[in-house]
Amino acid sequence: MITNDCIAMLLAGGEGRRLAPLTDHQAKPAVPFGGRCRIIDYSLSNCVHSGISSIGVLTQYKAQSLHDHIGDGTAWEKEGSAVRSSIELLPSSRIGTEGYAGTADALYQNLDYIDRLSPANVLVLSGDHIYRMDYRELLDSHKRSGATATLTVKPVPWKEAGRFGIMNTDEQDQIIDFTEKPIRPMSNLASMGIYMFKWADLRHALLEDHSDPNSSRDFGKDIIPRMLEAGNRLMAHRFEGYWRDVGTVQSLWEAHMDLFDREMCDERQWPVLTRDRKHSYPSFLTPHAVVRNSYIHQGSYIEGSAYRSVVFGGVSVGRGTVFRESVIMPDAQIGRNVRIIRAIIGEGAIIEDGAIIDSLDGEVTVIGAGERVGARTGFILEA
Ligand code: ADQ
Ligand code: ADP
Repeated sequence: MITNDCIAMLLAGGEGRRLAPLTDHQAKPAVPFGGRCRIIDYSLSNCVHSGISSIGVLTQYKAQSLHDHIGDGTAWEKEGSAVRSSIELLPSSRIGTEGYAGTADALYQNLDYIDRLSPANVLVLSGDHIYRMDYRELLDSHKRSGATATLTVKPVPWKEAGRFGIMNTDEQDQIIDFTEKPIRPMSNLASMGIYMFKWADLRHALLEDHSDPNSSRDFGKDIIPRMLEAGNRLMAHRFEGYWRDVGTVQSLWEAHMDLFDREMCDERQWPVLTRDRKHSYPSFLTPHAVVRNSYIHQGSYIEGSAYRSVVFGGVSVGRGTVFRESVIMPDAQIGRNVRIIRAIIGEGAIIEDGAIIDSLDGEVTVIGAGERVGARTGFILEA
């Protein structure tokens, strides 16, 4: 990929209400994932491994959490790579407006930034998906078809189709119709929210959208339907690999459990790059520790028992404590004789001795970052 063939614009400004309380103090893409990184690292790493030289990260809600994580972007530089990816933070605050009114407005407000790079194509990405993808394949198919836009697509379970942009295609995978979050889906072929546009065409559409007072300034609701209506050629690019939108507590938890039965843990081919964590010392498992089928990341101190769980760095777990199918985010401090079942414990949370965190009905329980849970304020429903 040569410098201006394609740049990436990574949308990372959404509020992520459905991930509360994990998003009370940080943006959804900054929420820890998988033991050692944060959600946004997947999209960022995909860009770097795909050889994209310019990556603009559009931030808004709790932007500081992402800025602290990304910093000057050098943590994502790949050793021995011919192309160096530069990551530029593009917060709405620096533009001095009310903020990005929607995903399309976020790009509109950065027209100058993109024009300066004058790319032939612009890849628009979401910062809250867990997947490994080589965007060069998408770019190739986009260029081959000569389409205005190419959307990456995947069939989703029918009962979830209403959460996505849903489309129908013809035999050549040209998109015939598209509806954002339909109440009665006519298909289960979903847009993954990963778009490759010809910049000239996208630029035109953004200007048009901006002059429409009725637009909600959203890619799914406005830009894509408008392009189709105007008779543009939009293509679907099918993605076969693992992909998950982790916008809800349930899906975030499920994506962690997927780490046990997929090849997600094989980091050799396409490693997820991240800022170096401060915990570079080893984990210590005392003679009381029992660890089965779990990830225990660096700098943790474990005296209790872990089953099918993901433990991030810097976590401490006291004696007699048991957890199962749970995600313990960085620096959480868990006391003695605690019981945690199917839960996500936020970064730096403090769980006191004897607390019980178990919804008992199979629902995932979530404890916010920095929250304190005492023995009496546990989540168990007394039998
Ligand atoms: P959603 O996931 O509902 O659907 P949205 O909430 O707009 O889309 O979020 C997309 C990305 O944009 C997220 O990474 C979010 O953080 C970011 N974002 C949201 N508002 C923003 C703003 N004002 N400024 C900057 N960034 C912002 C989309 C598509 C669907 C598709 C699904 C796939 O609209 O068609 O099916 O993604 O997950
Ligand atoms: P959730 O994933 O919990 O629904 P999102 O962050 O995805 O939360 O945002 C919910 C809705 O609000 C989405 O439709 C999104 O496009 C919209 N939205 C998010 N941030 C903004 C914003 N700053 N301005 C306008 N709309 C926004």
